[in-house]
Amino acid sequence: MIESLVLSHQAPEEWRAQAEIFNEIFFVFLAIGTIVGIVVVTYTLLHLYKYRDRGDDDGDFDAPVLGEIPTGQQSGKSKKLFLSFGLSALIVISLVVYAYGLLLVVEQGPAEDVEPDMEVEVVGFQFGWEFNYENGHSELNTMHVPEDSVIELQVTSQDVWHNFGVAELRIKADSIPGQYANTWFTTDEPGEYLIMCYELCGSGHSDMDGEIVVMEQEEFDDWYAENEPDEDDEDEEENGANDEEEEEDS
Ligand SMILES: [Cu+2]
Repeated sequence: MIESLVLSHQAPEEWRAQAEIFNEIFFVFLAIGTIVGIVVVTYTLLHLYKYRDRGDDDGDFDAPVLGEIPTGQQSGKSKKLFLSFGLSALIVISLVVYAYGLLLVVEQGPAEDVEPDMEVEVVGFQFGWEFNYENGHSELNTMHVPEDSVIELQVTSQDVWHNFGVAELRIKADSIPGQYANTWFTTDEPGEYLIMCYELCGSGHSDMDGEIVVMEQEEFDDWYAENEPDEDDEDEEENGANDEEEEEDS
């Protein structure tokens, strides 16, 4: 199972959400940690039994002495020591390379080979979130998105530093004035996800939550069409009416 998971991300046509990547890293670390744990505990228990005190100690047992470095040149001890160090190093280095490779995929974002279905601008403010859609519509604290889609977010702030995060979707992005941080997620079934601010940003920080509502495609299309601003508004929007919008919110 591990093998199939590891190989699957190398297929070029396959593209996955951050949540899947982080779940995979978690699973691989958990699996390898469990295997190593079982091996070490079993080995220890076996030796506890094998070298138990049988009451027939004849005095020539080669016990380690305090301060002695185990060279074990006469026995196979050094071989075992080398083997266990070598194996540990191999496992740790492989995990580092593997996790780093996957994190590079996360860093690259969806832009490489997948067109996002929708782009939403996220603006953090004291204390809430504003979501600006491509059609010029903007919402406060609730982001509506369609099912089975790739959603790209451009996250910024209009006052102090915030951090936009949705634990269940495994996304988190800095929300900093004058900068845009890019992140994305995929949706499947309709549902709701809790948005929280992950950067202490003032007295209302803990109330700074919101919601991502994943809707059925048809339902979303209706909602999106209904909320299409009038053409006049849209022109204003294009000319950078952002400041106006922000004033309304505060
Ligand atoms: Cu905040």
